[in-house]
Amino acid sequence: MSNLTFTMIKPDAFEAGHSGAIIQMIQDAGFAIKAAKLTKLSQERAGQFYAVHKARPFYGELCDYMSSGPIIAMILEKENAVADFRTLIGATNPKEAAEGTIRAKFATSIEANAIHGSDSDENAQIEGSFFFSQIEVF
Ligand code: IDP
Ligand code: MG
Repeated sequence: MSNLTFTMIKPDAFEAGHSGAIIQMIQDAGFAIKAAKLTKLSQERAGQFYAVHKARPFYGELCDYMSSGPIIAMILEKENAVADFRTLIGATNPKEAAEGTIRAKFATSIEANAIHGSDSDENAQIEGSFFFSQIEVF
């Protein structure tokens, strides 16, 4: 069990002006921000980030969407970070996301679902390293 996870505020939520409210929810839930970056993925970089989903039918659209505008990438710290953060963001499909979760509040569709959260300690490490070098992490 690790104490770090990785997140992105996705283009739909950034564009809609929800970044501040989402970061407030993250901090209120006890996560410390260890690194943060406003950036934009190219189509190619989005494809690399989501390479694990290459075979899925929505892969092309997902890469279009994730490169459609700015995102905020962050590394977060908390005890049991990966699992607790998945609980805070809610189910992939906002129709199935529990009340009070970030996706229930801010996601507009199963694709444009406001926020990313790593699904394992191993992927948190890989995904954090995709955006940040060691010296950028507090
Ligand atoms: P997760 O983000 O909850 O871990 P994943 O299954 O890993 O969900 O899918 C990665 C991302 O791909 C989702 O967050 C969402 O943006 C998009 N996605 C997942 N399933 C679908 C779908 O059925 N249609 C369109 N986009 C999807
Ligand atoms: Mg996932």
